[in-house]
Amino acid sequence: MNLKRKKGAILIITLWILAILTILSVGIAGRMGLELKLAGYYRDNMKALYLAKAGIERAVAEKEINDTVSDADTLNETWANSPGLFDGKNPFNEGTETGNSYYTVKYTYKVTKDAEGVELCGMADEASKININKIVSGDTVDTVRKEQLITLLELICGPEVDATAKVDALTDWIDTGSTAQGTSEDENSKYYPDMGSGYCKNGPLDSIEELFLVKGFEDPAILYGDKNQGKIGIIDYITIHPDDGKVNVNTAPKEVLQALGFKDDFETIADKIIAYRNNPENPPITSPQGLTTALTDLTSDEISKINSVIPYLTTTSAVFRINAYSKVNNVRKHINCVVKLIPGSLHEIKYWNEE
Ligand SMILES: [Ca+2]
Ligand SMILES: [Ca+2]
Repeated sequence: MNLKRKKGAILIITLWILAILTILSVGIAGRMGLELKLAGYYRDNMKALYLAKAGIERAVAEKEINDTVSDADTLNETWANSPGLFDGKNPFNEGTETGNSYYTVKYTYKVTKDAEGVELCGMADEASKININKIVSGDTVDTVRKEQLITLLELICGPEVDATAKVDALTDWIDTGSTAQGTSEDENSKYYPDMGSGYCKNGPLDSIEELFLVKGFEDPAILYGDKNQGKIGIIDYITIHPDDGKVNVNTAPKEVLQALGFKDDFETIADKIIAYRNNPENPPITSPQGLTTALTDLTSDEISKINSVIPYLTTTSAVFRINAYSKVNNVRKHINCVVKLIPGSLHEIKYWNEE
């Protein structure tokens, strides 16, 4: 082989090596770029998660430290609505622009189902809702509470939903016995013939979503409503949490007050309670008995109605639903949780969902 041909071969080999190295380096650079992006996403994801958790802790602390009126929990208190404390906050960046990282604790409150929803920056009171587990105690049906839930379902979902049949099925789901309400039929063969024996839980619900398993509640529109049909759901009106099942008159929406008994001829009482709460001049109601003195122009029938409902009422709350939203760069987090506050002790997480 002469020298000229050798040189030519070396040039071609060198060019090949160069080409291969270029392809390799472009590939590695591409991979590195992707990994950097992924690492950035994980970092922002973690930051967003802890920012949302910070929002939850801040909201809890506000109630624990700054509960100005201790014998009444109202929507006017700072834990219930403080845009300055809970809207677009960044604890790492206090006092400056919030920029790309912040948390917001908020929810939409509707004083009546047809009212425009108001965005409140704070915790939602679980004692403003009806505890559906309380319609049964062991195997004994609480007929008053059961009737309250039927009324609530009719008010929110409309008379066409056959609320009685639904609440009967729920009663059987919770009660320890196995005979369907008002019949001698077995619960499982009546409601769930395809599910085999032992399907009925015969115990209280552990989450609101468990309702989907109960006969009559399978349609998500019952719980969440249906925007296309202009229907609202019962999710914002029911709870499984406050153990005493009492409703806070300072925070309950009108339909909950109606369901408790302030309906038909006594709907005026629900309206008077809400009108009283809406006037910032009025001191908060600090005991259920205080209703009869706080509300003016009550008839004797209205007073006796209030007295009959008092066992189901309270003025304070200990269990709250917190919706915390956070954003770090382009990563968003939403934590929905239920927290029980215990005086002098660490709060208890009753429900937790991250997305
Ligand atoms: Ca309070
Ligand atoms: Ca049962």
